[in-house]
Amino acid sequence: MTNKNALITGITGQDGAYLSQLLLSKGYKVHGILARRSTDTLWRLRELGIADEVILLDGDLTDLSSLIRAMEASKADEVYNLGAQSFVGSSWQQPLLTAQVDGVGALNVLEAVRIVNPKGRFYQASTSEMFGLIQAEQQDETTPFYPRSPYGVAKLMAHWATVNYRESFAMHASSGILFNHESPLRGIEFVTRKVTDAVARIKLGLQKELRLGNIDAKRDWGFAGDYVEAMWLMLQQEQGDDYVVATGQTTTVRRMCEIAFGHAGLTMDQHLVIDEKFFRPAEVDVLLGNPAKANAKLGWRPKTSLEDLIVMMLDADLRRLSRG
Ligand code: NAP
Ligand code: G4F
Repeated sequence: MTNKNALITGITGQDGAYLSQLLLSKGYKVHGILARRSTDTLWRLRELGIADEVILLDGDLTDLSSLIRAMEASKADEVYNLGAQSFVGSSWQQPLLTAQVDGVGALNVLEAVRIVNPKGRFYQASTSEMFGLIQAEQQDETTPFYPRSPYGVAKLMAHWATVNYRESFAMHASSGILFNHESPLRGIEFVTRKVTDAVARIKLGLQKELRLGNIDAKRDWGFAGDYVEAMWLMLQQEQGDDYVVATGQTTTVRRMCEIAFGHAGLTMDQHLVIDEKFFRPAEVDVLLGNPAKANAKLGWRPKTSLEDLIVMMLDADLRRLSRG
């Protein structure tokens, strides 16, 4: 067991909740930035039974002074920057906010670490969206980036800021280039959870159809619970570095839907409607990661198959909806 302090931005999000659970199990004192919202954002921490075990500090990624205060109050040894406007679809409607939160926000966290505790270790939640219009069939740490959304562009700034602070100030700063990862705690706007929630509703007679956009897109989907272990492992290495975290398998949205409908004993074609509204101005057609470096250097490998993941999510949605 450790007695280290961790500070997590985005603690109320999917990954923030699983990472908090992991760090608490290792003995960390876990602090998290809580951005002011008019609605309750603690449901994920409650669902994991850890809402009362983490220390929440008011702050926002766009407010450097709040991040400096959080660094001072938490005495953080490890800082995980998971906070973001993380929905690609919204980034075309809110490009400036996305740039401020996802791009400049990461720079704010790096500055807060550099000012308060430059020996602190920093993790940046980078993304396979940076590969966008892919320049290699399977993407790894050497593949050139070509972002296709304002979200991807903002995240690319944060990625390079992380590399730059490592090289400029000898900071222990790592960029985890994570491919899509999902769970029962995934936001309902993302396609896997949108599907499992809808299939559960159709099964229970609460809804008739599921409307989707481009179901030919392919993604490399893993389980968020597995992926937060890779984040922690990166900060336990002697030096900061960049790592691709993925399963090495890619699947169409269509096939992912078939798994969900199949598990519910429903016929997909009777319920699925293609709706132009959900197509994007520019699409990332296919993502397929190569996690060889994370495997070799961190000893990390994914444990959960896509089938098991979708079944886990669908069962959780069926339970939630049945409980009312
Ligand atoms: P998520 O569920 O959408 O969580 C995002 C978190 O960021 C929430 O806690 C949110 O707080 C917080 N946040 C948003 N704006 C903020 C602001 N201005 N100041 C402070 N906090 C703010 O995302 P996730 O799936 O856990 O992903 C975690 C990180 O990994 C994100 O940076 C995402 O871009 C990146 N990523 C995700 C994936 C994936 O497949 N999940 C893959 C690669 C990279 P509220 O709850 O208050 O809104
Ligand atoms: O689930 P998605 O919205 O995830 P997307 O765009 O790949 O982004 C997620 O993964 C990134 C890592 O690569 C993260 F950085 C990011 O924060 C986020 O977590 O969409 C997946 C695919 C897309 O091709 C989209 O066009 O599903 C397609 N899709 C088809 N119909 C849909 C829908 N996506 C959504 N959200 N809703 C639909 O109705």
